[in-house]
Amino acid sequence: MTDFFGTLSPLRYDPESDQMAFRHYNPDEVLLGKRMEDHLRFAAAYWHSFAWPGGDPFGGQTFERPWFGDTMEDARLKADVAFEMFQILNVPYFCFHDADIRPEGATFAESARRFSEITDIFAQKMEQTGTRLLWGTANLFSHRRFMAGAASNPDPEVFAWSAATVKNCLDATHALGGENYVLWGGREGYETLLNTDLAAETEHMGRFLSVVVDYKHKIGFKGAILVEPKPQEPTKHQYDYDVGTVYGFLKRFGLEDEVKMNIEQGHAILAGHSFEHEIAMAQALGIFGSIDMNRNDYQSGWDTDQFPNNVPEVALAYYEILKGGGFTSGGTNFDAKLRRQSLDPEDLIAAHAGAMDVCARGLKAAAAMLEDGTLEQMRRNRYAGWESPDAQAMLGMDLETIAAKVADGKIDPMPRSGRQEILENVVNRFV
Ligand code: XUL
Ligand code: CO
Repeated sequence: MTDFFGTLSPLRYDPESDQMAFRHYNPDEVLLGKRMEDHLRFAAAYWHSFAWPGGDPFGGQTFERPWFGDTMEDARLKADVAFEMFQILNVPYFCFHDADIRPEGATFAESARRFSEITDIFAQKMEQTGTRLLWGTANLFSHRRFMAGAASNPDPEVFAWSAATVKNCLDATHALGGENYVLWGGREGYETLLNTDLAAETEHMGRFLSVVVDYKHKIGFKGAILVEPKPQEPTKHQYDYDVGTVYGFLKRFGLEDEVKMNIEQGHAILAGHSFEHEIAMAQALGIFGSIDMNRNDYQSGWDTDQFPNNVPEVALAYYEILKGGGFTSGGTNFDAKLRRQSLDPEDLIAAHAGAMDVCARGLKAAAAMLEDGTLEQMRRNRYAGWESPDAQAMLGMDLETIAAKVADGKIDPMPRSGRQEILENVVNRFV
């Protein structure tokens, strides 16, 4: 045991407690026939909680952590503290990038050796604690070599380096029994068209994703390959803008049955959508995978990766998830970080515990809305016209035949209310 978290012990579900505890997240409570823990499948993110120093564009490190440094000893201490936090929070899963867990080496081989030393430690700790890996991923955006992208980089050596990095991270994810592998293309996009060959870059990205999928099958990795869409930050024009854009990209390369989506709340907002829209879109396209749960700063408009604290918003997201049948390999990853003034170890625990409670409340509301059935009944009624044999037959007709039905005077549409306010009032009964 390290002494980082002091006397903090594992949190319990105790709505009456005046100590730090879960007031809503009760892992064993059954909703819609499934335990809450199995619905939500919470994961903590290594990068925000243990690697991020508290900087923003105007100032550097605010946090002081005993493992900040670039030695392997620091990396081992970081792993000890991380698993202690997973235990205190009783989160079933965690997620990591290669760069979060090991110091960069002088060569690729040295970085790889360091990476595998830490993932071996993870394997032991996972065995001891029962914590599982929701997903692994490669950081192909922080180091300066990736400043012009990874797979879309104009330099083929960066493409090769990125491929080798993903291979290592996918191997490690597979060895650790990871349930998914994520690709977030932070710098796959561009700053100025004046130096950019869009056709070449997207072609290279498609090839890159294809070889990752081939390799997954080769090694027998049964988890899902997930792409995480984002429209802005750090590059201005990202190729993986939103779920709809990524689906078009997957179709172009024949990967729509191979790759699913990891949808992040803040990214959905940056794309001008709502979180629940992106989830519902992925469900409609058959590519829903997992979620990154956080929120943006709605005043600054930045992707500030704050812990969620808005139950009605979260409820609508889980409503779409439950409506689509819930998570399979995916889960709720807190891709969220403390505010830079939240210096204390206790802040880290409180942030996650509060977020888990917010998600639990959202889930409970979503389950109740589904069980009540009013919303789905009203949605079905809205499309009821399509249930008639005539309407269905029309979907098999050509344009002229359809037009003839209208010319015959048999069709005369009557506008009907969309009932939005009534639906919103129904939601308000549950959140
Ligand atoms: C960045 C982001 C990443 C991905 C993993 O906005 O969300 O942390 O989730 O690379
Ligand atoms: Co994310």
